Amino acid sequence: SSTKLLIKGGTVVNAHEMEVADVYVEDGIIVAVRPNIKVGDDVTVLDATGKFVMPGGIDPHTHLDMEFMGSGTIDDFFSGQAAALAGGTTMHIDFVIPVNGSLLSGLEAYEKKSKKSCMDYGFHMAITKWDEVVSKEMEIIVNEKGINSFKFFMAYKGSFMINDELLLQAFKKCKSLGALAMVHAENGDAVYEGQRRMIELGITGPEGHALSRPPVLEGEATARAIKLAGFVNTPLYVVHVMSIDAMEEISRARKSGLKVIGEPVVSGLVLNDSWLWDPDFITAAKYVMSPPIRAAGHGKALQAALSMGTLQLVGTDHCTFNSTQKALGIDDFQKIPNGVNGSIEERMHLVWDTMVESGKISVTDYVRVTSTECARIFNIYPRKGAIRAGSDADIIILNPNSSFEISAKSHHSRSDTNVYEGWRGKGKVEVTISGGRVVWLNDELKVFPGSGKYVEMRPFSYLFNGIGKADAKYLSSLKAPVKRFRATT
Ligand code: DUC
Ligand code: ZN
Ligand code: ZN
Ligand code: ZN
Repeated sequence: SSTKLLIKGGTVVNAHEMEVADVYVEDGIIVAVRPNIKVGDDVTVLDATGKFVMPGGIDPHTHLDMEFMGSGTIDDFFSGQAAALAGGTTMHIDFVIPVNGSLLSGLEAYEKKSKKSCMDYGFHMAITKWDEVVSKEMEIIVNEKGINSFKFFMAYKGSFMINDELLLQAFKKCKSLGALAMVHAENGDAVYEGQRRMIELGITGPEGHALSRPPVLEGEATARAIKLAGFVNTPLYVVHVMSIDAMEEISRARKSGLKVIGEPVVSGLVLNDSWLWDPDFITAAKYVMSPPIRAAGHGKALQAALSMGTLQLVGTDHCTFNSTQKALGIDDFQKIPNGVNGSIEERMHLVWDTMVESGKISVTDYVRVTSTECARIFNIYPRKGAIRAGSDADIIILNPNSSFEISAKSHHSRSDTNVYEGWRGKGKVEVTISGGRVVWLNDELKVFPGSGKYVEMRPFSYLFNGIGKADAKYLSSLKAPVKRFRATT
């Protein structure tokens, strides 16, 4: 039986334009977008008059069902995705963590974990060590497994961190495969030194986490990654940009013509470090993530950078640990599992409230930073990230005159806390359509494990345009005749 759906009378928003139109969907695909579509009575009709009809959100950065720092995140591919759908996000890209350094074993494990998916998803591959074996595996990952991005850690000394020599080799490999290099940019050696300092000073509480890894260490690593990627002439994606320091490096690089993408995450955009001094351990610990949430000015600057296009898309770094897991670090902040519990469901609402409602970005820019840009970067546009004939029917209806409120009591994550507890704002996702099915309506979720599809992502996205040409120019400059000066006697 085929599912037919008509969304009537809404303002259809894409990243570059909006118009009042109807949207007709059949069998999970958008068939037509134009005014006054007439249909028979076998079609389900949703009235969107006075509301925005937009591409479902795509979250470029999540960690569902991940083992990290001795704990497993408590949202898995079902609960995390259910939460996402209730908040208007219809696709996410999760980071596969290798098993004993093996990418293929890691992928196998994630293929199992993601079987219960109830929305579409894709994978990035995290790299936790780098050598020739991994390098060969990268080829299989890109050419056969539908993954076109690799994330490298410049932090987590002693476990995931890789040094500059290997980072350069890895960047070169990404370039040869047409895969996007991503970095977690913090100076891991300096963070280690910062942690020793805190312990020497007797600072063992959650505030020690942020104090041990200040913005300058994020700025330094961001600058270094940008320069190394520029040196091998490959595009770079900086995940979770949390500070002015990192953002300014990205700004400078982009102005000089380098292909650098900067991803702020919701917590970094809308929260600040005031929690740091809360005497209650759990209250403070639930905000512990890396890089840390910064002093208030940073978030405001990141919002401005997003509105000006210096930063291009918003992720979450959704990585949920509950109070019991956070309590593992009660005597030592270094043992608090890093990750903010709440975001995958809240991203669409908080970006709307903070950026659109306040007039910092337009409605079309909202679609760009929450959906379209992600689809373009990872080479799945216009299948995803667009309301147009032929695209997947991942659609939301947002009512700008309705309001939302965030609470751990009503959210769909399994977490017992929410870092945005009590936040009220304007603009509510009233309907979510995933693969042509209405999964969120009247505050009710209708989701089924196994209904989500794995989305393969091909190498060489638009970011690689011109990369070869620049190489030719660089190489010919090396071959240019060199003037030699003779010593005169
Ligand atoms: N930072 C976090 O806060 N959690 C997961 C991994 C990371 O880098
Ligand atoms: Zn554009
Ligand atoms: Zn990270
Ligand atoms: Zn992350």
